[in-house]
Amino acid sequence: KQKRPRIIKTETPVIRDVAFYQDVVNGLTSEPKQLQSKYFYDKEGDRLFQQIMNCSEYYPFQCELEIFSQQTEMLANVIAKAGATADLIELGAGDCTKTRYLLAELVKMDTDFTYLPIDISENIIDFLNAQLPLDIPGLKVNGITGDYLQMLGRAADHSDNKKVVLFLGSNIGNMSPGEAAEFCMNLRQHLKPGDLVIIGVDLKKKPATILAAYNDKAGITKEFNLNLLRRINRELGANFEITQFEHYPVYDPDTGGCKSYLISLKKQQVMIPCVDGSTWINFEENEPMFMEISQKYSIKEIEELGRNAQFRPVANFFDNKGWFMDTVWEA
Ligand code: AVI
Repeated sequence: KQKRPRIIKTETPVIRDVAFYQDVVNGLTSEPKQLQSKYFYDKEGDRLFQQIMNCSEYYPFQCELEIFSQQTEMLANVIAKAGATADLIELGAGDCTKTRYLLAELVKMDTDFTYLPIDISENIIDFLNAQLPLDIPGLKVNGITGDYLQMLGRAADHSDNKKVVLFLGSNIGNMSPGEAAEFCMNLRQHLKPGDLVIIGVDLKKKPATILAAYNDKAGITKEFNLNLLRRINRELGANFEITQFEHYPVYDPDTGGCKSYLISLKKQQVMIPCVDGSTWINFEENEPMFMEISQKYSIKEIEELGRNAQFRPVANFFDNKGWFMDTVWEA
């Protein structure tokens, strides 16, 4: 008599985001191991990032807020100067705390423009589409959900209007210098002569100040990194033992690279289940897992980045300490 096949019930969750699964498995099976920091931002990651922005050591947010809240008129003048109808496209808009100052000023100046925020979070975009016109009467908003690099083309083709692209918060720092160069060239290709970009850049400064921003005493940045392991457990059914990994940020003043790692505290195995067989990841004791780069630049390096992508420098705005810069380039 033929044996009936045994059906093994597994606890494997249905993988909703195949790209997330593939990126995680690819990253953890490559040498050296790495994860992509864009996956930090699930609901819990968003909450932790809000806390990071409010913590005393994390200066970039306060510095850029100072620029946008105290030099609003000058920033708005750069945009309004050409007088043409504009599309103000913001890549990775978030809750647009800083941009609100600029938007209100442009409306006050009677500038004819539409604000097109792009963000990966649908919640954020729904909120901005509904709330911003109430907060800033007269503002035209047309938010788009999606990966900002993919959505940029859609936003750029939205109309023949003059384009002003905002890429704030030192988000460019989360790309390697090579990726940032490629990104700027890509950006340039979507724009026409006369269009503008405004990029928020965290500048090279006292190394200890930079390192402290990524190693806050309250341990929020540590939790922010560990949350990605928790997310992999939650969404992919993996079994990371969170207490067996240690947050380890380093800053290299030579290259300006501030990098975060999670270090395996022991020799261990982690399982990532999949319907057609699990993947086992082996960690050696003290093996690093690369989590994030937060690249810091000098003013000269940023000028070069713009020039190499065929942009012309227009203006630089700094906070009082000179720690952060919003640079304006013209295509
Ligand atoms: C979003 N990004 C610019 C932040 C940064 O500074 O690299 C993310 C972050 N990572 C740790 N703290 C903040």
